[in-house]
Amino acid sequence: MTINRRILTLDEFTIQQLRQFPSATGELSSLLRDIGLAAKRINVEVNKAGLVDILGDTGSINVQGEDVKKLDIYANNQFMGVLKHGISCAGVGSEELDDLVVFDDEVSNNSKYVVLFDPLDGSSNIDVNISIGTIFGVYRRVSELGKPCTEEDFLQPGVRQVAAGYVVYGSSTMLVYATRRGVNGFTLDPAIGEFCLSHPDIKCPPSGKLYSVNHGNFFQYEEGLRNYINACQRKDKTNGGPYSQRYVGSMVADVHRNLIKGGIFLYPGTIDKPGGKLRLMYECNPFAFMLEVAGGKATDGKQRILDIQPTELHQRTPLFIGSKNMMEELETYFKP
Ligand code: AHM
Repeated sequence: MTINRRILTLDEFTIQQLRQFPSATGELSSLLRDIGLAAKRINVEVNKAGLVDILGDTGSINVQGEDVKKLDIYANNQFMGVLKHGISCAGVGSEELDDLVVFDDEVSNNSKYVVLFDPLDGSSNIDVNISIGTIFGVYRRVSELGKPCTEEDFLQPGVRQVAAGYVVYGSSTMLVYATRRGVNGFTLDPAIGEFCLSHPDIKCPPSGKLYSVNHGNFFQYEEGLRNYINACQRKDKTNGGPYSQRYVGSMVADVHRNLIKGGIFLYPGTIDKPGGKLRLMYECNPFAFMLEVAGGKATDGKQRILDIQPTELHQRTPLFIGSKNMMEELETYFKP
């Protein structure tokens, strides 16, 4: 039997990367492997979502005699479980949990990373079979090794991430992650249960023809932004307009598409919610890191997302993210 060596699995890829740094300890590779494992487990349950009424909903007991959890709680527990039992993570913060979780044991206290994640983003789309995702950001802790991690390890600006990524559970399941060296995408091959490198060295096209925004909130947006959205629809645009509007309502799917094809995603503040809806630590920072490594940009309309100094775990921020030239055009509409 011949083995197709053109296929590189996630584990093989991370080990290859590791070999380029003789002093590396392998902790980050191990962490990414743990995240890949959690993603595969979540993927199995996401694929069964439509069967939930047949197999049992929240609070019921499944055939193994286990409680059947809501998918987002399930995803949260899978992520926490693999990271707690791995060797690389000292603690986590999750969009599903009020407070951060410190894994206070001997191995974890000597682990150099903490992870912030949104276990299942866009979860209102689960019931209608539309793509959803998981988002994560990895930070090197700043507190002393050998002791439990602290809040200070988590409240770091996004620019200090060492890696960030997402999993999109769509027509196929993909894990995409970035380190400072580049962004790479892996598609889950269900035949062998492995994420395989399918999108090496992803670059976000500098321009695109897609814009993604919730048009229902149009009259809640500030004037400069309304002018930009109107311009997106004009044929006389110098840079190839009009653009096509694409909005899934799952950030992972929307930004993934725009990363690959070129485009811009907008989740602004509104009159009712000036701080916007999306969470800085769990959603915006990881995507801002990935898009910047891929050549794109991300701001809150005033400053770079990655430079925002967080003051609390669950803080929200407006988000504008996408292809470099489109972002630069948008910025001209915000000028005073
Ligand atoms: P969720 O965490 O409740 O799923 O909300 C996050 C989602 C994002 O994935 C998406 O971009 C946004 O909410 C859509 O919000 P809206 O329906 O207001 O446009």
